[in-house]
Amino acid sequence: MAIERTLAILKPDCVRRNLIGEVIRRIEGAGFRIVALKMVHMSPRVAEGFYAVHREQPFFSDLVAFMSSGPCVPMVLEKENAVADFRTLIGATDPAKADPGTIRRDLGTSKGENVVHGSDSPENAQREIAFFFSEAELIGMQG
Ligand code: IDP
Ligand code: MG
Repeated sequence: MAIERTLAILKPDCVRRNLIGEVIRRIEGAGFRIVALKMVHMSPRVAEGFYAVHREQPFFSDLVAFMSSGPCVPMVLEKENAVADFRTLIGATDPAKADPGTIRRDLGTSKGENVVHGSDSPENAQREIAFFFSEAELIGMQG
């Protein structure tokens, strides 16, 4: 299997509840390497841009309000099969429906406030990584 990169975001609920360390412990424990990380407080307009594919969804305005409600921590993770394996680690969108032991099941409080984002395909991972990080900010890309 190929080494891949995926974009994770520790969402504002994660930061607010002092769960950054707990979630990073689980991510590193599952074998992901962090190759970029920052803290950002997105404006509503920036959050709208990141989630533009969900523009027509009924939850879009709540999602934008939530994601711009406080700082979050985007990070780039590297591992074999990173995109799919990270989705497995975080679990289903709704914490109540996520498998036991997943980050969202163990720590999430609602379908909206589900602690963490993970890219859903390698193509979207590339786009989402570029949304938050320049090439120079990705460790290992400088040669
Ligand atoms: P995903 O994060 O598991 O890929 P998506 O369907 O892509 O889920 O939705 C993006 C985000 O929008 C979710 O993580 C969640 O925060 C929020 N969201 C999705 N569906 C709902 C909903 O039905 N109610 C409230 N928020 C939702
Ligand atoms: Mg998604």
